[in-house]
Amino acid sequence: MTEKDQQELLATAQSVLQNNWVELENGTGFSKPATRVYPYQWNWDSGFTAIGYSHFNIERAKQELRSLFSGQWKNGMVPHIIFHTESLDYFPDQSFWQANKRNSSAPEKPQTSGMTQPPVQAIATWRIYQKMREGSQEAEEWLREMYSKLYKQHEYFYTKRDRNKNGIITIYHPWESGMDNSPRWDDILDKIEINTKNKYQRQDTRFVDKRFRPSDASYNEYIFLAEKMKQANYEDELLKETHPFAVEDVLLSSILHLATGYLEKIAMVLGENTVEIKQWLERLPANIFRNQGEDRLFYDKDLRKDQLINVKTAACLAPIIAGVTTASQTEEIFDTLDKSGFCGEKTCHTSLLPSVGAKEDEFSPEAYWRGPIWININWLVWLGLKAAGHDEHANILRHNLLTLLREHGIWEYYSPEDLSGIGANRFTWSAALAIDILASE
Ligand code: 2M8
Repeated sequence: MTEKDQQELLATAQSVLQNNWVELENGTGFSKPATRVYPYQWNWDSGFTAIGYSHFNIERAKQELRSLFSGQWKNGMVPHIIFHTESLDYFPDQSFWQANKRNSSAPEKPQTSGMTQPPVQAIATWRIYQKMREGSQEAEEWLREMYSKLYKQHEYFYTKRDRNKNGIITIYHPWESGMDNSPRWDDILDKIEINTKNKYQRQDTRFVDKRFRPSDASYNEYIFLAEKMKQANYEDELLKETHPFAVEDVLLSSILHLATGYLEKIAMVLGENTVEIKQWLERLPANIFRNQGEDRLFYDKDLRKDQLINVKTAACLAPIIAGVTTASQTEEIFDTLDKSGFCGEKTCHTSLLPSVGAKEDEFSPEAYWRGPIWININWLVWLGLKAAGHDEHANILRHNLLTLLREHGIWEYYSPEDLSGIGANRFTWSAALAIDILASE
C-alpha cells in the first residue's frame, strides 16, 4: 500500500471516530459503535476505540475509558452497555434492564445493562500510558487513576465467573461473548425451552438489512435469557446454579488473560503487590489445554452438559491471543485450519480469518457472527502472532487488514467471499484498529 493510501485511510479512520463521538453535558463523552444502530457505549468497543484514540487524541482516549468505568458496578463488573443518553433506536434499553432497581451493585447513574463483555481495557490503559511520556508524573497518575478500577474488573472475573478456578470464564449470555449469534451457541439455544413470550420490538433491523442481523428466533432466545438474568437480579450466585446458558468461553478467557498481563505491568509501575495477579495469570496456561480438541483447536465448554462445543469458529484460535501457545502449537492450529478449509479457497496462513470456518455447515458469509470477517478478531490474532515473534505471518495479516480497510471501506464486518463491507458503515472499532495497525511497524 502506498504512503498516500495509508494517509488517506488514516484520515478516513480518524473522521469516523470524530463523527461517532458523543459529547456529554458533564464535559466527558463516549463513542457510539455506529450511528443509529448502536447509540450507546459498549464495553469492548470502548477499549478498542481508546486504543485508536491513543495515537492522536490522548484526552479522548482517556475520556472513553473514564465514561465506560463510570458505569462499573460495585462488585467490579463492567457492564456490556452503558446508557449515558436516551434513544429510541435500540432495544433492549435501560428500561428493559432495570439494573439499578434489581442489583445494589449497579450505579444509580449512568444506567447500565446487567451483563459484561470481554475486558480489553487494561490493554488500552497501558497503550495510553505508553503514549504519554513514560515515567512522567502525569503518565503515572493516569495509571493510578485506572488501577483500582481495572483491578476490580479483573477480580470480578476471577472470583465470580471463574467457577472452577481454571482461568476459563463462564458467560451466561451470547451477548457476553461479543460474538452474539455465533454457531458456538446454537446447540444450547436450540434446546432451551422458551416458556414465556416477551413482547418487544426490535429496532436494529430499521437500520441494517434483516439478513445481516441475527434472526427473530435468535432475538427471542436472547431476550428470554436476558429476562431470566433479570429475574435472578443479575446475581452471579443464582445464575451459577440455575441459568440455562452457562458456557466456559475460551475467547473471553484468553482476552482476560492477555489483559491481566497488562494489569500486572501497571501494578509493577505503581509498586503495587502483584501476588494475586500472578496467581490469576497461572490459571489459564495450566488449564486451557483441557479445552483442546483432537484436531488441536480450542473449544468452549457447555457447563450444563460438561461437553466441549465442537464448532470451528475464530474462537478456536484464542490461546494464540492469550500468548500461551508455543511456536509449534501455533503452527499446528494454522495447519488444522488450512486442512479444514477454514479460510475458504486461500489458506489461513495467507488470508483473513472468517468468524466461522468456510466449510462448516453453519457458515454463512453475510450473517453477522456466522461467517463474516471482523476486524477486532483479526487484530487480536495479529497482536498474538506479533508478540510471539511470528513476524512473517503477522505481516501478512497486517497487510491484508489494511488492504481490506482501504479498498472496501470501514465497515462493521465483511463477506469472506467478495470482501464487501456489511452491517454498519463507518464502524468505530474498525476505524480505531485501522489507526493502530497503521501506526505499527
Ligand atoms: C453487537 O452486539 C449487540 C448486543 O450487545 C447487538 O447486536 O445489538 C456485537 O457485535 C458486540 O460484540 C458489539 O460489542 C456490539 C456493539 O458494536 O454489537
